[in-house]
Amino acid sequence: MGADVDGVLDGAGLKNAPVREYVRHWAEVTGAARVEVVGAADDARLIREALDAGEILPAGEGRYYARSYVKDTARSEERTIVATNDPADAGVYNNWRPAAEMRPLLEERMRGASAGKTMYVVPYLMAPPGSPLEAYAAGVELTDHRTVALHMIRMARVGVDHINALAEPDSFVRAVHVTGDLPNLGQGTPDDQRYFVTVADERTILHFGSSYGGNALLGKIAHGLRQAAYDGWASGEFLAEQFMLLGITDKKTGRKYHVCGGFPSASGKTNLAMMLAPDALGDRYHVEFYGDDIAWLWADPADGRIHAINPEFGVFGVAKDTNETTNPTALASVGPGTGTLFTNVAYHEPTGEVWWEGRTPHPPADVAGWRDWTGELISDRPTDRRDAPWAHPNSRFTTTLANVPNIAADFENPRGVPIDAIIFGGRTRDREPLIRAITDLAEGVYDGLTLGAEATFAAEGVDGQLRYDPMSMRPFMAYPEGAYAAHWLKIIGAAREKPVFAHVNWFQRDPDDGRFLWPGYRDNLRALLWLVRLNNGEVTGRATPVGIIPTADELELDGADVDAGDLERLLSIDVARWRTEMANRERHLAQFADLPEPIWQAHRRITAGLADLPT
Ligand code: GTP
Ligand code: SPV
Ligand code: MN
Repeated sequence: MGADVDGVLDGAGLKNAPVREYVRHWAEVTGAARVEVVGAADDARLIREALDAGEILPAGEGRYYARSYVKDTARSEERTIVATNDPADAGVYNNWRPAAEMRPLLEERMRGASAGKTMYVVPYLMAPPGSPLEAYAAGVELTDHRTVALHMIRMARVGVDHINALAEPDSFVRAVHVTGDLPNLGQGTPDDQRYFVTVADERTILHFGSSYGGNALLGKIAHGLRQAAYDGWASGEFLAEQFMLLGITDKKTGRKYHVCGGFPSASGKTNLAMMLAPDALGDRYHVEFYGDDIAWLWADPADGRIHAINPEFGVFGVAKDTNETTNPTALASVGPGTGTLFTNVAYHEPTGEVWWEGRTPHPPADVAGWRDWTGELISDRPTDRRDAPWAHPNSRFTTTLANVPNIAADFENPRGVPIDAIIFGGRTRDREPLIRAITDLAEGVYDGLTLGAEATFAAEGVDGQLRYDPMSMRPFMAYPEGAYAAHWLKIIGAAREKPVFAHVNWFQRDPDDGRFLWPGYRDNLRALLWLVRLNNGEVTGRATPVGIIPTADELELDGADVDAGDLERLLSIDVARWRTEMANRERHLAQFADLPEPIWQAHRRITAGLADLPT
């Protein structure tokens, strides 16, 4: 590269010697024309430059809009790899490859691939400053895409201070992002050129061939989930999970409860954590937002409880179906002056308005000036595309945590919050009741491992197919599943006061007409309140082999619109269906080497319990 890298790093006050060496190396490899160090304070300038360059468009006061390349709209799970130097790290879902094979392959793909472009150096921290897990949180993303740098500023704490001050200068994650020539990468063909690789035991992330979401904002899932999960296991210290994290305050008793949990991508984490209490319960309960996509959990020796932090600084939320009724909090989070970036929604050129499916019941009646997410004028659409969605189903908004109206006052507490309950859930049209509580640790971990749900558009491929997604971590699994289960038992087992587990399902459908049986969204608080009460010994529920289920009168249904027949179905166990499921689970779990015996015991116990029930 032509420019003087050292001069740029000096100018930016970037003093960490190993970081400087890393920047020099990749500037050389990628052939970038310029290097620029980015901090949060550069946001306004970068926004102006991106507007001038036409990379983003204005979308109302202090809000912006971008389109991705049409074949670059979601994570690609087949192209995502966790590499290490130890073949024993191969699991079922981590697509393990040898580090020695992937490193040169990625260097070759990246060589010269940023020619003519600026390489942005983005030093970041994935943790509230001062956290006991801070040692695992520092990273430096190098990206050749300005919009990615803008996303990073919203999604992570960004600035040179985070890496200059490291106790061990070399303890940062190296996260290299090279966009590549998007129209010529053969996305989804046998000749696919993309690679999204985490070299976990070298703490190096190498992503080539996308500028979208988790493929490109490397602090988020590549570091915050894949790398951190590996680090948490290798150090024996913590869990990194695709979890939302929320607080529920009971204003009557003054008590506060913290719930975290995993649902697969695009299955309701953001919506749950942003939820407003239903109107009828709003005087008594208040829900506070801590995080919507990642939590790091550890056993805190000081109080013997599981603590959790959200390592992120922002929200990268699904736009579809976000509206005043489903999620008013999200709409406020992306309101005027928030600095929000919208990606792949529909855009009204004359006014900068945005729209997505479910924003209003019908698309704007006057289509003049509206373009769909690909940039095509709605008015110019040929007949065969007339009914296609205006926004991509995985279109998203990016905003910082501080913009979320129900953000918890203590969201940056470095010690995190003590966890009362861990929940798992997914889109399941039958079998799974509204909620079933699990008080046994091994059965709780077993429940996470056997989480089965319908696939969504957050990953490329078909929507709706049923698949197992352990703890909602299938796309982010970094090490073998048997070891993962053992690590869970160890970390949660280390707590003297353990959280209760529960499996929830907001997505049960009527078998005849396909409608959702449960209203969902704000009403989901009702299920969580029951769980908290159960944990407090205030209700007892009804014991079943798969967990404790609420009785209809224990659920706080004041103001809820659920008919009695639907409620009965929501709170019942379809024994025949569950027995079939147990055989599927056995095949699913049998894939995993070294699954701890307590997990198999839990499986056998539940299977036997179901066998004993009358059908
Ligand atoms: P990722 O960011 O991909 O990890 O997704 P997420 O789990 O945070 O999902 P999110 O909350 O963004 O929800 C995804 C989709 O599910 C949105 O279109 C929501 O409108 C819809 N959704 C969320 N909660 C509910 C619910 O309780 N009921 C119904 N029917 N739909 C819901
Ligand atoms: C997900 O797909 O689960 C997300 C979005 O949270 S991404 O960051 O693209 O992974
Ligand atoms: Mn996610």
